[in-house]
Amino acid sequence: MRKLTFILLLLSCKAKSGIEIENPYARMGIKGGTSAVFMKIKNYEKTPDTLYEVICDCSNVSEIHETIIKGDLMEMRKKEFLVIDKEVELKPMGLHIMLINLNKELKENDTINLTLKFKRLGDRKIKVPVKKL
Ligand SMILES: [Cu+2]
Repeated sequence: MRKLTFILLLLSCKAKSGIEIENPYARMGIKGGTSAVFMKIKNYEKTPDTLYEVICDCSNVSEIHETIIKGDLMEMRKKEFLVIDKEVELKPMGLHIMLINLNKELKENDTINLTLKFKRLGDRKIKVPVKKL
């Protein structure tokens, strides 16, 4: 009985660690065109991590972009990397992963495969549903 209590205690105390990807989704796109991927990235480690590369099976080029709004103008700028301290949200009109030169059409309910490369924790492979935005 004592042993069981101890095990239960251990289980309930287990702190979260690593990187967690929450609610990833991509917008629809035509072959040869672009799409964007959004998600929340949470880092439960004590040290910040860096997302430095993204690879998608659906596009020739994937870049990390930030959106900059100047008056009526909206422009996107490429970022070489993204530092994830505790939490970073990629969302429409903000940070996103830009998929450039899609090698196929992305339709609603399709799934694409993304590899996120983090400096400290290595590669994370995720499946991303395509949504109608
Ligand atoms: Cu972009």
